[in-house]
Amino acid sequence: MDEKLIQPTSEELDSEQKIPTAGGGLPVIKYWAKQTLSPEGPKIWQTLLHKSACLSCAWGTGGQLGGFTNEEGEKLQRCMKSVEAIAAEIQPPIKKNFFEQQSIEQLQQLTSLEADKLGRWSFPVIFSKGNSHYQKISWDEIYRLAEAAFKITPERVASYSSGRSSNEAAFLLQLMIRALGSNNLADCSDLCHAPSTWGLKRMFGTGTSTVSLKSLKETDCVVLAGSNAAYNHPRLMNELIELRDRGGKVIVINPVKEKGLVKFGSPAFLKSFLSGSEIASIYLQPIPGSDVALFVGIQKSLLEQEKINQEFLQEHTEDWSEVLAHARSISWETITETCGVSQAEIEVAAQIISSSPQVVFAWAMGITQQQNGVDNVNSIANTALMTGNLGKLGAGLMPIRGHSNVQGFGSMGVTVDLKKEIQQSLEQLLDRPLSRVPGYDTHALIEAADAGKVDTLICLGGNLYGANPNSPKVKRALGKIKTIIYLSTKPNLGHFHGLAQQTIVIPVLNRFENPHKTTVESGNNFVRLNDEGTTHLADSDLIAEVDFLTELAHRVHGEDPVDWRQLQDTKYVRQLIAQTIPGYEKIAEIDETKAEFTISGRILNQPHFPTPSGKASMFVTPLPQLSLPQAQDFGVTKYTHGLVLSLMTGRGYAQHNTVVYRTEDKYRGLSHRNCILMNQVDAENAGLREHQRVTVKGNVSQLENIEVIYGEIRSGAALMFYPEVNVIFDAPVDTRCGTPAFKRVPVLVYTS
Ligand SMILES: Nc1nc2c(c(=O)[nH]1)N[C@H]1C(S)=C(S)[C@@H](COP(=O)(O)OP(=O)(O)OC[C@H]3O[C@@H](n4cnc5c(=O)[nH]c(N)nc54)[C@H](O)[C@@H]3O)O[C@H]1N2
Ligand SMILES: Nc1nc2c(c(=O)[nH]1)N[C@H]1C(S)=C(S)[C@@H](COP(=O)(O)OP(=O)(O)OC[C@H]3O[C@@H](n4cnc5c(=O)[nH]c(N)nc54)[C@H](O)[C@@H]3O)O[C@H]1N2
Ligand code: SF4
Ligand SMILES: [Mo]
Repeated sequence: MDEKLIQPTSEELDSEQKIPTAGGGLPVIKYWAKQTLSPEGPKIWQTLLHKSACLSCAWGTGGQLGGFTNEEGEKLQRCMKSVEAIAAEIQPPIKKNFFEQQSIEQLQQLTSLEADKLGRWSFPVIFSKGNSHYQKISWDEIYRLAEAAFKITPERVASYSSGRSSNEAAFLLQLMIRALGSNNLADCSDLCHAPSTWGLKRMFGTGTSTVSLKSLKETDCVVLAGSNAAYNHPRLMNELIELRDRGGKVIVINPVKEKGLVKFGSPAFLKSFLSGSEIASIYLQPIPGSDVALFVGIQKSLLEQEKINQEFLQEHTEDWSEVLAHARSISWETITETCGVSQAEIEVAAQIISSSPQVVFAWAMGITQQQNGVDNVNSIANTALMTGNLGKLGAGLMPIRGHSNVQGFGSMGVTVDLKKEIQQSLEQLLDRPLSRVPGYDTHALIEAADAGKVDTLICLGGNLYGANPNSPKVKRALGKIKTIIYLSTKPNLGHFHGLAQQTIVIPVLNRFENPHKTTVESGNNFVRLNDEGTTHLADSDLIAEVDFLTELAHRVHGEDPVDWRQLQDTKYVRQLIAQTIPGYEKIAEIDETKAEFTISGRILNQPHFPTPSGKASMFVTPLPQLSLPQAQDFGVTKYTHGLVLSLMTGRGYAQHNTVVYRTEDKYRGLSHRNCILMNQVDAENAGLREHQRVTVKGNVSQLENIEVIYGEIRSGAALMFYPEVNVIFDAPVDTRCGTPAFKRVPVLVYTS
């Protein structure tokens, strides 16, 4: 692309050294141009134009309408995160003799970025404890070992998955595991939006977004809590820009002032791109982990302003009076002390919400990755109900999902919390009762493995080692497992640190390479169809996930009652999905019609909820008791000079979860990953200065030589990147759904 055509009008758009003053903007186009004009450019374009869904986030783009189109038929909806993901997938294969030259000890020295840059997995390998190297393994040997590993006591078999694979692979995975008699279906959503699913299900009987993209386009106000959509769901920013353009409001709730949530330049709109669009109408910066207090504060203010929609509560909800009484009973002092946001600011937020005819409440990891994640979600939903913002067009609840098919995995039954209807349908299909022994979610899986209760683990994508807190413990726990089978596209740290007694890595084809059609589900409940594709790894020995799973299932289960080998033709898997998964009936025709569809029963445009009474249940959300340990609690001497902060751990600009693409995070002013973003006043009060190197200590270990960078982050809080930071802490979990409190990690920052 000719950069002259997209001249920035102000200094804010770019300079190699300067921190951009808006999100998006020229750096995005520069990256896009660099990648698509590179030698790999034609392949990137070919993939962008392939009829398959974007690999990256669950906002969803692509599919049958074409690579750049969303479900409303709008063009230019592909962001550079998509290009970033494709560029990583079209890397050359790992060389055939690579593992002869590199010992496991050497591979363990790699960073996440270096591991990803090794290239694509292109032949199967095995590592046995006691050996020094990964070695090639034949398919016969793999199936022999795998069959033996699965023919054991069912409770000792488990799976973990990451939401990048297809619905078809997800369905087969859970069917195979449940047919064995195990419910151990841990999934990355346990680390992610499980509190949303859990919290929404108990209130509304359905655990996904109640808002379609179409409905979002009708809204007057979006409350965006604990999300950095400018980095992680860039095309959602287009909706916020259009909302502001039509006079609507955006309330951002985030301890960090994220550049792109203040102002964002989207390449989809020329004016916005050139000068940047205002996003936040108001920006509230609460103490990490305190969102319940903030939302109860909004509720209290709504009560005081007499803006509660009593009629809606009476007609459509249950237990509303307790929730109102709770908000009334908590003092403003308690609220503002807990969340660190002033009463005046909370009142402005409440005023905006009550004066907007339709409001969408959206949230991501800042809300869910907390010890009280479910309460956070429920406090948001209570606020929506009190203002009648559910069950009508333009209003509702929108958990902003992570991986591109993470929601599909949940729908397909890859969960420890299986819906009754699916359980019954699967029992009919398998002609036997499913086990009633509760399965391990991700947290429970690590605990069980550490207790020696897991012998076999199959990982459909992901990086179980890197995604969990307390990396040393995870490494130890995985080391107690007899066999781990990783089905992966690209190498990651998990393959080198998450080693069982025998570890097999199976190289798989990705979404745009599969020889058969597949489907995925977006966070907006829209099912996309991916066409068949080809791989650039022509001489390699890769397999489609569906082919491996069906062959393994065939060897373990035989042909009764399911003909597993027939299911290698994914159209038959779709028939089974249509029969067993509520709302997925239309998938039965998708091979003929190619008609992508919205899952029925999920988008709520009427205030009638899929609960037994048809009403929404409301729950009182207790305020969290937030305190931080003292410096001495970290086991340092009383002479150690430092400060205790509440650390939020999350994503930098150029990474996808545990996979780092580039090290800098330009928009936050971080030139490398060993940085801690801090409030200037906090740092100076503790005698620290910017760019000084410090030690950051958690409850497990410490990271040294971390550079202090000042940012617009509230006092008492700090931010660092995962997966690196997972080494230093173990996190408490929300006991209802096992999600770790990644966003409120007490750390001591000091100089030695
Ligand atoms: N490019 C890219 N896209 C991605 C991903 C990626 O890694 N890279 N990952 C995908 C996945 S799996 C997921 S789950 C999503 C993640 O998407 P996000 O949830 O947007 O990502 P995070 O970086 O985890 O954190 C989000 C925000 O939460 C804020 N926050 C932290 N603590 C609190 C708190 O206590 N309260 C509030 N209100 N806010 C808080 C942080 O400041 C941060 O801005 O993105 C998906 N999309
Ligand atoms: N401290 C901290 N920890 C966190 C978080 C946080 O915010 N802070 N966030 C958590 C969240 S929200 C999540 S979702 C987890 C992410 O946890 P995971 O989903 O387990 O991790 P990813 O890094 O997304 O997994 C990347 C790997 O997936 C494989 N892969 C990619 N595409 C495919 C495919 O099509 N098929 C197969 N079989 N494999 C594929 C590649 O080998 C790649 O290396 O991390 C969690 N951990
Ligand atoms: S917003 Fe998400 S789904 Fe859409 S193109 Fe970007 S990464 Fe892909
Ligand atoms: Mo996630």
